Amino acid sequence: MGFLEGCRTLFLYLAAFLPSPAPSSYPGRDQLALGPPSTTHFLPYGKPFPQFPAPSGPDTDGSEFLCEYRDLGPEWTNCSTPEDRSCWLKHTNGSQFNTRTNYENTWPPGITRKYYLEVDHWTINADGIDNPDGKLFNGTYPGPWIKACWGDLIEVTVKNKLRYNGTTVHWHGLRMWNTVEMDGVNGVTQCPIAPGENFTYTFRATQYGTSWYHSHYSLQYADGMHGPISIFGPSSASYDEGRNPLIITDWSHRSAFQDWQRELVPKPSFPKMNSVLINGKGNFAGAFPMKKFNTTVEKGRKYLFRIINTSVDTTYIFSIDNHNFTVMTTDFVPIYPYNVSHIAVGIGQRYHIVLNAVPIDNGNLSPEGNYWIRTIPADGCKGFETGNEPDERQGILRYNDSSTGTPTSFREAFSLECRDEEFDRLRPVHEWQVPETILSPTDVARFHVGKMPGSNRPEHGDKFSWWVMGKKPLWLNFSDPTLLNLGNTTWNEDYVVVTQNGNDETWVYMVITGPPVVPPPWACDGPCDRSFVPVAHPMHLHGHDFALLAQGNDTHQLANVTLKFDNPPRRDVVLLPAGGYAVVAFKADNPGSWLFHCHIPWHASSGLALQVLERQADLQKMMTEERLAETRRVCAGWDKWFANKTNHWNPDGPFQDDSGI
Ligand SMILES: *[C@@H]1O[C@H](CO)[C@@H](O)[C@H](O)[C@H]1NC(C)=O
Ligand SMILES: *[C@@H]1O[C@H](CO)[C@@H](O)[C@H](O)[C@H]1NC(C)=O
Ligand SMILES: *[C@@H]1O[C@H](CO)[C@@H](O)[C@H](O)[C@H]1NC(C)=O
Ligand SMILES: *[C@@H]1O[C@H](CO)[C@@H](O)[C@H](O)[C@H]1NC(C)=O
Ligand SMILES: *[C@@H]1O[C@H](CO)[C@@H](O)[C@H](O)[C@H]1NC(C)=O
Ligand SMILES: *[C@@H]1O[C@H](CO)[C@@H](O)[C@H](O)[C@H]1NC(C)=O
Ligand SMILES: *[C@@H]1O[C@H](CO)[C@@H](O)[C@H](O)[C@H]1NC(C)=O
Ligand SMILES: *[C@@H]1O[C@H](CO)[C@@H](O)[C@H](O)[C@H]1NC(C)=O
Ligand SMILES: *[C@@H]1O[C@H](CO)[C@@H](O)[C@H](O)[C@H]1NC(C)=O
Ligand SMILES: *[C@@H]1O[C@H](CO)[C@@H](O)[C@H](O)[C@H]1NC(C)=O
Ligand SMILES: *[C@@H]1O[C@H](CO)[C@@H](O)[C@H](O)[C@H]1NC(C)=O
Ligand SMILES: *[C@@H]1O[C@H](CO)[C@@H](O)[C@H](O)[C@H]1NC(C)=O
Ligand SMILES: [Cu+2]
Repeated sequence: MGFLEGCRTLFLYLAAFLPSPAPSSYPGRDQLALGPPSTTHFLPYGKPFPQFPAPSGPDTDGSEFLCEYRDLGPEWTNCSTPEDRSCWLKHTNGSQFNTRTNYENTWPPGITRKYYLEVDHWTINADGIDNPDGKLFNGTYPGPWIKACWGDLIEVTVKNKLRYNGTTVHWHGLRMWNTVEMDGVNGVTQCPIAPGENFTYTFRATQYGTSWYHSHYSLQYADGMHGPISIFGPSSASYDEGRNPLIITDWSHRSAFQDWQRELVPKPSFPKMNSVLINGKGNFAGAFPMKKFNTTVEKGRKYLFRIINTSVDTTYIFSIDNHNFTVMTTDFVPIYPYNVSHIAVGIGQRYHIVLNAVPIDNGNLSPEGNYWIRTIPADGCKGFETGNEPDERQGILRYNDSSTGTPTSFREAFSLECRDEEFDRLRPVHEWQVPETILSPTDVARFHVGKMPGSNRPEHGDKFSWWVMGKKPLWLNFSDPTLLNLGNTTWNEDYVVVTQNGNDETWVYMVITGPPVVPPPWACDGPCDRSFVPVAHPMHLHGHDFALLAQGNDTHQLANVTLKFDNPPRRDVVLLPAGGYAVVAFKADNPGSWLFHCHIPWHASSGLALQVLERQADLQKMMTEERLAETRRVCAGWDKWFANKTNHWNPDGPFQDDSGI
């Protein structure tokens, strides 16, 4: 293979392979994701409807969380049992809502759930050391658990009480079908919510599983603004009871906004995280023995655990000494279950696992009957300072008859390589057959991940290198979201808009290549405008699950890669290995402008993002002035607040010093 061919394989491209028929008439949101609240349909009938406690509901406060389907008649009943959790609702005629249901267009008609969240400043002590510049939802770290049942309409009013920052909230992995204005990305789908102002996010839970919500305002989520969200529904492996989400995160004692300043210099001292936390609790360098996360199980029962990685910088390997577990969900996608002893969880990724509470006797059983739950930063994708390695023993699994002491269990040896779960193991239950295509560099937009030497922002007057995947590093204007520019035919290059037309049947294929460990001489085509740094990037697409057609750690293999079209893995975050590639595909069935970005906040802030502007004409039709009224109100509030320099953290310096996301 010559250098030129290699070079061509580096192209990240978007291409529609099916012809575009005339635009379909576009259903408004009333007919689609956002139906009218179901209560208005139900009340006149007054007949019984399915109402039952969510089988995997909260475990801590003993309360039950009721799922209600008021629009379904008494012929429908709940059918999730400990022996078979794949069924959710069944009709007397045999019809079911279950894990095989095509949730892209079918879900049970749920009820409306209203939540209210306040964002404010707090001092956070998560690991023995104060972080004085924390920012939290409702004063808790992580934020309150938002819960709903499959098919519910969720309404969350967010009130900003911060002094110096706007805010927005993104509902990670929720498809936001036909509701892009609720995606919570400032500069793309809305203006920031100004201090004193509020915005209500309204969206349909068309998927089920576990995820997280987080601020998308610059580096804000790293200062504490994230929390779990679960949509109760069926699952592809069975369990007796569910446990509350396990949120694994890395943590720093300084505000990410301050750390960012250390990056904006010619020779950055990269921000380093201080601790690992489970559910907001940790122990800095072992110096502050605090309560560890612990959970008690009964021998012989099966437990659903939900693992979410909300890290800033770190991919973890999760394991429990002497226990294997069954993996059954990747992000929001139910998969055929498989058994493992450990699992790699990248930033933003989520897994549902089932733990069979029977310790494996490998000659190393713990005499006390309690076991370490470990979260080990993976080699080669961690952001910790050497010499400050956090304790990997982050939690304790206890049996109801075990001692309450400290476990003495050992972990089996396994590889700590920085990688995703094995490609071939992730087989979705609801299958996608992706139309076959060959990777060809014709008719393509070209992108690959690297650093742009020199300053992107002359106002910084420095030599800071910016991360980039499109033509330029992303840089958004908070006051001017893409959604309020839908009449545009040309775009500000800083917005890195990649347009994609077509219809519901159009497939979009993208090839993303990572920075090779050893930069090959053909690393760029034409003017070499980017350099390479050997790190892995967790890449997240908004508004879609994507099929992962191929993934590998050596870009050279791309020349010869075999793509998987028959039921490929599917999710919303993929780890792009250092020096490797990922080939993804999704259906253009959700008009909107959807961010595709690295989920490491430092990289996103430095521009490693683009937006896929999907079906602009259909989108423009959908976004009536009536629907945009709230978006415009929030922008007016922001403009007013912003115009008053007294409100700025630093009234004399530039207000914005990163991409904005
Ligand atoms: C359905 O929910 C009802 C009400 O909580 C419960 O009594 C029943 O056991 C559930 N049915 C199944 C099949 O789980
Ligand atoms: C069962 O009844 C439901 C509700 O009326 C209907 O939508 C569905 O098509 C029926 N299924 C079968 C197999 O008849
Ligand atoms: C957040 O706090 C407000 C005010 O205390 C309260 O009304 C609201 O219910 C809380 N939200 C959640 C989701 O707990
Ligand atoms: C956000 O607030 C922090 C202080 O917590 C401040 O340092 C930063 O400049 C603010 N940034 C923006 C863009 O509002
Ligand atoms: C949200 O903002 C609107 C407009 O400023 C105001 O009328 C409403 O009372 C606010 N709601 C809350 C919960 O603060
Ligand atoms: C286990 O967790 C509970 C709270 O869930 C806490 O009260 C208790 O102290 C913890 N035990 C240990 C040994 O850390
Ligand atoms: C979370 O994601 C980061 C970044 O990909 C990774 O380094 C870390 O190991 C992940 N944590 C877990 C528990 O997998
Ligand atoms: C546990 O999982 C590992 C692979 O991760 C496998 O080698 C081992 O056989 C499993 N053990 C049991 C008892 O299932
Ligand atoms: C929209 O087009 C106008 C006119 O060409 C341009 O000034 C503006 O920057 C564009 N907006 C965006 C977000 O690119
Ligand atoms: C790349 O992946 C292969 C196969 O999984 C593995 O053997 C190799 O060690 C990996 N190389 C690097 C640099 O991680
Ligand atoms: C591509 O595959 C062919 C056939 O398997 C092999 O001969 C060739 O060396 C491969 N090329 C590269 C660059 O790996
Ligand atoms: C600007 O903001 C400050 C602090 O919020 C406030 O005291 C002042 O009245 C505002 N000025 C104007 C002209 O609105
Ligand atoms: Cu995101």
